Amino acid sequence: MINYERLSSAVIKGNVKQVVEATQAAIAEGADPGEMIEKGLTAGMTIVGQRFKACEMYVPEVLMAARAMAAGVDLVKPMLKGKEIITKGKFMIGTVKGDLHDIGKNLVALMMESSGFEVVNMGVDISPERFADAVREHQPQLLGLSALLTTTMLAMKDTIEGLKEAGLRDSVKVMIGGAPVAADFATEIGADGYAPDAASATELALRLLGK
Ligand code: B1M
Repeated sequence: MINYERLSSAVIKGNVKQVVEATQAAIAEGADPGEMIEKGLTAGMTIVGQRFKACEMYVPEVLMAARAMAAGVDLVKPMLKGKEIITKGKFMIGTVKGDLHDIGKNLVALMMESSGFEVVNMGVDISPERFADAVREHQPQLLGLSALLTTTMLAMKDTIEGLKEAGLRDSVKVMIGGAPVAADFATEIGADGYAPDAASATELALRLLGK
């Protein structure tokens, strides 16, 4: 019987060495790669997300857990080659034009990945044109916009307008987040939803996709 709990608790502790050892042990015991990700690594990260939301864990611990999880995923990934990976959907995210803050955006990307979404992380300072081009190229079901500055939150509106002008608005659900924005701002600029934190972002994403 594979000990998936050993994997998840090593992720929660953010201990890269323990995650690597537990993953190697599970592989040696013949564990299924999908189950290692789902029942071990992702299960651990889900608990981290819940604790982060409840203010029982803080950013440095979340980043350590993320790094530990990535070390496990790196070991499992080669085993998934050739297998069809069933995801909950494709999620693209970027920080809007003029804004260089990426810690929160990366946490959202990570939580989404841990929840089973395929994630395209575009980085920071992304112009409306680049967002539209990327939506056309990658065809995500969900687009996440992040902003941390009161001056750049207006670029979210420009990005949605840009999608409309490019004829892409109906092809993708747009969700927004970041310290200066709120639900009423999301409604005002025509976004489909707002999430206050990374854990809520995954819940919102599933809701927007009717899952
Ligand atoms: Co900047 N900064 N910063 N900064 N910075 C703030 C945001 C600020 C509030 C600090 C302050 O004055 N008290 C202030 C903004 C004021 C305002 O507009 N209201 C500010 C300023 C003014 C600036 C500069 C203009 C400073 C200057 O140069 N004069 C400058 C701007 C640069 C630019 O972007 N063009 C600047 C620069 C920087 C650094 C580069 C030094 C650094 C960023 C490093 C990096 O990101 N790689 C930085 C930092 C670290 C901060 C603070 C201290 C911390 C931000 C952070 O990472 N928080 C911040 C003060 C603060 O917030 N206390 C501040 C932790 C992170 C986990 O939280 O990003 O909120 P957060 O993300 C959360 C949620 O918001 C949400 O989920 C995340 C996880 O729960 N969320 C989403 C975020 N995106 C989401 C998307 C979603 C859903 C949820 O769906 C798509």
